[in-house]
Amino acid sequence: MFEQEGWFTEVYPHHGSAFSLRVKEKLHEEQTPFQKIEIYDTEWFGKLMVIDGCTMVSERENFLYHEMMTHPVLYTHSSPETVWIIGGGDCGSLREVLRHREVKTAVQIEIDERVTRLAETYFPDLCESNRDPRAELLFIDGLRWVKESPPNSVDVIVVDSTDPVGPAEGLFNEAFYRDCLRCLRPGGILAQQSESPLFHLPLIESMHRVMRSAGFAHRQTLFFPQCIYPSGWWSGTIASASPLDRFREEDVRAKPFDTRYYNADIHRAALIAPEFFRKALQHS
Ligand code: AG3
Repeated sequence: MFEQEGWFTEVYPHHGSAFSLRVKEKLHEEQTPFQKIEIYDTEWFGKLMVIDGCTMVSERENFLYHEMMTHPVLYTHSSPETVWIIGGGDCGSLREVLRHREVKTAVQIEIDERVTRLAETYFPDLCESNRDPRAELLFIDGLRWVKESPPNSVDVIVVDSTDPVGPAEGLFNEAFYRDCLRCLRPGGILAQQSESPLFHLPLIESMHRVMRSAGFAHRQTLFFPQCIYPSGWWSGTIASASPLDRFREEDVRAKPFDTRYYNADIHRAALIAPEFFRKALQHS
């Protein structure tokens, strides 16, 4: 019933809803050892990458997600020199991270090399910084990477994953957060995509609880629109053992690169939680 000719549809079975994009053609489809990847050319959103039936990136709107997954955490850290991106195979987060001049090393740890190879072909703009000498691309399991890395290795970890099912499931549990905390230097911050505040509130609550019990005493969830993801409203959560009460607002106002969504006022606004969210999280 959802297989309508000329449309790609992602169905949200638990939320009685779906999202569709009119497509011109399917450009690619493959099953990797990890997941099924499809690439479409859409009528208005440009190229679209779909993983296991879920929308990941479109040319038209990925700037919202990639800017909000990177700039708030990097401008909250006092001096982010080393950054790891767990997942993020389309390289959009890597590109934004490398806009920060303080960043000396950015390592992208993506389990599925095919995501990056297809991004290089179909989303070359997202991959434009892959040859930056500060960038390192690894194709290994991010869970194992944080488990095996020495303590005090990194300033910021960005978890740019798919939904918490399949290969990304282990990225939402306490063992992973403990490993991340051990790898972070003093003042280090973890940022994780945290799904829809409207559809996935129980997941966000449990993420906060589990992060807290792993030692991330301070956490903030930032809200932003993301029309191709479930409910059209999305979030990212940043967490640290150190207080997160301020960000480098002056530096944001003087940022030496262009953004399309992120600015200092958006940063402030994104931190303001709706009433239902505050109530749900007051004990987490
Ligand atoms: N990662 C978050 C995708 C979640 C989308 N969920 C869905 N469509 N059901 C995006 C990766 C961008 N680098």
